[in-house]
Amino acid sequence: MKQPRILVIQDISASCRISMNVAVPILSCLENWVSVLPTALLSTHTGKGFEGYTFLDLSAEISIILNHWRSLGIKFDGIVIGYLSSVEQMKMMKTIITQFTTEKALIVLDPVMGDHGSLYPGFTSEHVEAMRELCQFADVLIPNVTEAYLLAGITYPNKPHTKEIIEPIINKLTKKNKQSIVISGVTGTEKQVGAAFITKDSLEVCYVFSEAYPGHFDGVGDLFTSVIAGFLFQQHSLRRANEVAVNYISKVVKRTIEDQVNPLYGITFEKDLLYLMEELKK
Ligand code: PXL
Repeated sequence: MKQPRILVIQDISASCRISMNVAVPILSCLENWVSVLPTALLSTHTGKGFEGYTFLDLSAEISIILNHWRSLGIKFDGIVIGYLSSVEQMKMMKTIITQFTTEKALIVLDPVMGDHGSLYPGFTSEHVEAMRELCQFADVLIPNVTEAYLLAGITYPNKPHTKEIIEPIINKLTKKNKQSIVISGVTGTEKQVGAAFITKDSLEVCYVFSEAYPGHFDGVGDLFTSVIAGFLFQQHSLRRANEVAVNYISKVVKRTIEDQVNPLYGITFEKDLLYLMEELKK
């Protein structure tokens, strides 16, 4: 199969295995022709555990890059969007989606805004409102539970985030957005975690679970979105993409714990790339 030309829009959290630093290797291993558009350059991510991180917004540079790409006539078969620094950048996304895509391009949006019921530092209700609007331009939405609640405008519930809690939210989001939706971080039985998903034009919410491990692992959402996007760009089904992504995350979390790696800087995702490449061939 001809390699799809795809664009990753993400920040560079320089010292961490998250966002752009994990999206590129995963999407490259999954046989995509990868281009990148960094939204910001940071010294670390902005989550709990780091203070005094540096932050350079790259919006001005994005405009200049796009002007050059426009002159070259570059078009992408797929775009995966992650961390966006500002409402201004969300407006830029609409331009990219409308002007830099081939006719059948697939747009995958991870509406990165928060986790564990809170917004990430620097994000406000204005950011959430603009994200709701940007969602209309995507084919596949991949929020975590916190982001799904923010998009739906409903107060974040206590854990566990079981099927009964997730189902009304995913149904509410599908009414507003006519695309496929995947929610990550859903609880199955006590020792299971995974994803809930609904395919465009279907009425049934499906689930995939794997073994849950205690603790917080930064960058897991970025890995998850990259695997889903990679499999969809390669024409696999949403079910298959979810099965592989949930299994992969479980493997890399287990490995990170076993290797006693500090998960603050992201998780040990490299050794299981072979698993992804083998699954892609099936
Ligand atoms: O993993 C999501 C993410 C991406 N990029 C930056 C972040 C976070 C989460 O904290 O801070 C810069």
